[in-house]
Amino acid sequence: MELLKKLESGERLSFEEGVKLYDLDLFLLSKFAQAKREKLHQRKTFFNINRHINPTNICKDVCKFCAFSAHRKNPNPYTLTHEEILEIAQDAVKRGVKELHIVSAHNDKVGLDWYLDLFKKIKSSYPTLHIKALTAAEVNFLAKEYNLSFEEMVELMIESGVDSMPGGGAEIFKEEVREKICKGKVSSQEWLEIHKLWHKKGRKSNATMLFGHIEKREDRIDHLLRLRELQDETGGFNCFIPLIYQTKNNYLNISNPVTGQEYLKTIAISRIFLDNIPHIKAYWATSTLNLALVAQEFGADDLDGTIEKEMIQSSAGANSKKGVDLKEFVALIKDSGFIPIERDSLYNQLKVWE
Ligand code: V47
Repeated sequence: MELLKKLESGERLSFEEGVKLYDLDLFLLSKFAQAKREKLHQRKTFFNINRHINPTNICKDVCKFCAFSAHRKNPNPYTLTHEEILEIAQDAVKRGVKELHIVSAHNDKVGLDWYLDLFKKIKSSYPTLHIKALTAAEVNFLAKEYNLSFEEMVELMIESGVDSMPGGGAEIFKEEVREKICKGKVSSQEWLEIHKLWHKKGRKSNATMLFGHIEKREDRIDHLLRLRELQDETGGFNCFIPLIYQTKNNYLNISNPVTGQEYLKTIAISRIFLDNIPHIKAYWATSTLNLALVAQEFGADDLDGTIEKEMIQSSAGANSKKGVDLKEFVALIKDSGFIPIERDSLYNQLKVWE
């Protein structure tokens, strides 16, 4: 079979071949995905000591899958103050946290300067703390609110101390699906344009894909293809993160969440298809820690980090609100037969946890 020959040789796959991968046996996919994983990273599994901060949940957009933003099903709007966020940062740094992952809702009451000043304050207090902040959806929202070009937004972010961009807001690029799940939010083209500009400034970012809702398998491959094409051009994506849609407290009404097998296939297919993105992250906040550990055998080489506090997926039912204890995390990676590598946000190796 032609496809198997291509898998054996590691040749690049077309869209149609990508779709056909889903018909293959899970363990056959694992064999090819693991060959790539081991060639790139051997048995290393990367993680970082990070703290997620979600400054506000008041949102002008209406994504049907979201349970985090304040709405009928989650009527508890909040906005943290700069002082509260700086206190969180101070506390986090004391505990060895090296990255702040700052992702918010699209709140027109907190302005652009509110964000930029926040980043500047964090950087001036903790110059070595990595700020991974503002999804392309937030960048698009702020650019439109303030009549700025994406290029201007990206420059302001860099001036204010943002080091890298998280991968959120990508959802599913297929326009027909996007229209149904997050109408009015950043378009796929805009999402890709913002990351392209960010990469052109020599910066790195991640890319996510929200799946397991109303999309088809073909739409996932279309998503991967669009990322692979941009990566060919810029080389700026560090990592790809398939996020399993969490079903609770939102307006999508999906009663059949994705199975473990479908998740593992998607991880393996991502590893095989995205031949130019170095890392595949099993984001345990959506997959559960147990399944993320299994995903290490299906192409995933990154387990995100300790997170400490997680609001977006846990609002929709995930068991990730409290993060994970560092020692337990490391022990679990080791017990599953992999080498825990503490990394910085740009995947430089900091420490091998023996
Ligand atoms: O884009 C919202 C997702 C994302 C749900 O770059 C949901 O390392 C599942 O940016 N079920 C934001 N997911 C999170 C994000 C992120 C997360 C982890 C790592 C990185 C990284 C970035 O959260 C959104 C959206 O796709 N999300 N609601 C839900 N019900």
